[in-house]
Amino acid sequence: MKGNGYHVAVVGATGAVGTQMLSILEQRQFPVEKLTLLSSARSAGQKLLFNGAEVTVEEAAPEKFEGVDIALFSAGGSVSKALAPEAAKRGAIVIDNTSAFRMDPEVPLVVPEVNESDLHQHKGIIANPNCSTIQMVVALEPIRQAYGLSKVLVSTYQAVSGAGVQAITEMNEQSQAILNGEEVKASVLPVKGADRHYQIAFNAVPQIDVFDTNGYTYEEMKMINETKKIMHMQELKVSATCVRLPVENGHSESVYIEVNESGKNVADLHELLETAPGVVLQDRPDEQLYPMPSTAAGKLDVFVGRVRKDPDEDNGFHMWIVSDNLLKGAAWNSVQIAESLIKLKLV
Ligand code: L14
Repeated sequence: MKGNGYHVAVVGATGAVGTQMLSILEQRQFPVEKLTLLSSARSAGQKLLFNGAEVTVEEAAPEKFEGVDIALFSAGGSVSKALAPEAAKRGAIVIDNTSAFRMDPEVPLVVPEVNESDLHQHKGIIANPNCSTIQMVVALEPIRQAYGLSKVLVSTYQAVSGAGVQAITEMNEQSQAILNGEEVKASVLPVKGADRHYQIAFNAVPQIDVFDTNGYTYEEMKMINETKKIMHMQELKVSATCVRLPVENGHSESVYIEVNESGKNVADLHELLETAPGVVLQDRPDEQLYPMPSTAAGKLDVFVGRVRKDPDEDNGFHMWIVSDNLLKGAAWNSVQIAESLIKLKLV
């Protein structure tokens, strides 16, 4: 730390995640001595408020990272590929929220509750995992540590905010159009720039990101590969189905796991989840208490409920995991990594 804090840069400051980064930095009273807000040429010149003061957004360029200690990137993979190495070269520690570097063996992929110590290996760039992966591993890690984990099967119910501000607008406009009996227009979801677009309002779309050649989408492959990397378990069996729902904020996941130890029950898992860092257990069927996006949105925690033992598989359990995808799934996990760097004296 120099003087009163760190020189922090936020790249993609005007986006859905960037604006949340600013509010989390404020909320956590992160030691910011100087703040540089960067964006594309299109958004440059906008003024954003930070701790009550106006900060003008500048166009991102390599020289803007001179003197920066911590650079939080969330402006898309191509911006990260071009500028993250430039920032690192100038001495900044990059925390990158895109998929650009996540599977690079030289780049730690970190969820502080799970693998904080991987930060020691960083070489200037640290990757923030995919939103759906983060909330799942936070809930599964305490179970893995206690009973071992052999298999994970997940289906997601993902919010539109993950696809950015334009996707939120599209969902709202479509909903309004349908209720007014007007024609529905789609130009953003499921994937910006793709050949076809589908209605998201009053719908469920089983495609997030583009398709791989194996029939899985990239979002599904990210969950598979990133889970193994974060948990340091290449042998873990993981499969995923990722679905978009007309929910503004908050991803939900139906997760089936198999543990190594036999004879465990719901009470055992509850006990682990009740004291797990970053987890809030909401599992009271008698009171109809379970996590939902509407109650998780705006919160930093990962909420877990509907924990059940599989009727046939003694080592199998089902659960429902919900978290705010822009917060623990993106902005909060990134700022939390920055807090860990300070704690570990790596910045
Ligand atoms: O890989 O469209 O970080 O909801 C997470 C959000 C990919 C897109 C990532 C979405 C992104 C995804």
